[in-house]
Amino acid sequence: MKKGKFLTLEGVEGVGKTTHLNFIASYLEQVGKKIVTTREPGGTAIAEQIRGLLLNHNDEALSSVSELLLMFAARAQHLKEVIKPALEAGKWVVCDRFTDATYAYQGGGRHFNMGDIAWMEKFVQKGLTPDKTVLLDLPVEIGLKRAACRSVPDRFESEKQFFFENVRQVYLDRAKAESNRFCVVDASEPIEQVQQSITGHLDELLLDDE
Ligand code: Z5A
Repeated sequence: MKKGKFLTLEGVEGVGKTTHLNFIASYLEQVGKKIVTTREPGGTAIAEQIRGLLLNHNDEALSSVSELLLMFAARAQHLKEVIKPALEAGKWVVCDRFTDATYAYQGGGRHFNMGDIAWMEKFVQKGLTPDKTVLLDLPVEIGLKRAACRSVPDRFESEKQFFFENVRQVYLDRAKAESNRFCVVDASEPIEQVQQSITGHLDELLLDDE
């Protein structure tokens, strides 16, 4: 019973998702949409606790299998508490990362079988997928340089460049395979230019919604 629209933002480290998520939310609000902004992993009290387990460096190393399962555990909670109710109320949900990130990071980065991830996606989401996904793309070394200006690296940010090259490739492959859902935006351009490209894609989506 989905009535609103579900938008997701994706990309490797340092592409500017947070910057552009705020821009997208205010643009959509200006045209009269009711917006919920949220993020993954996280978005609810329980899912944010799971985020802590996933991102923090712990004394005990988190296994890759636990990491994958925790991503979907957080997602199940997020869908139930935030995403589905908002969509059913006719709101537009703008989410910083979603399941494409699991394919990219756990599939591409950690080499999990894509079929297994697809099975979990089906089990947890029951067919609910984003209407539009903005993939902010840029060379990994630029993203890592931008991200390096921030705080202490978390568990993912501590990975090597090779890991992020694999992540980026999976994102690009998925965008090619699902070209109707994805719009790929060159995130190496200056912020104003990136936002101009995003606006074009949002306008198309708004037209479809009329
Ligand atoms: N993860 C996963 O493995 N599997 C999953 O299923 C999911 C997630 C859902 C947390 O995500 C981690 O979880 C993530 C993948 C994993 N780890 N990594 N890497 P996150 O989204 O919370 O973490 P993040 O990737 O570090 O995102 P972020 O904090 O939103 O950063 P960002 O995308 O890079 O955005 P930013 O802070 O807006 O931009 C970074 C800097 O670049 C900032 O100083 C901006 O001013 C600057 N910037 C932005 N755009 C530009 C342009 N165009 N030019 C110049 N400078 C710019």
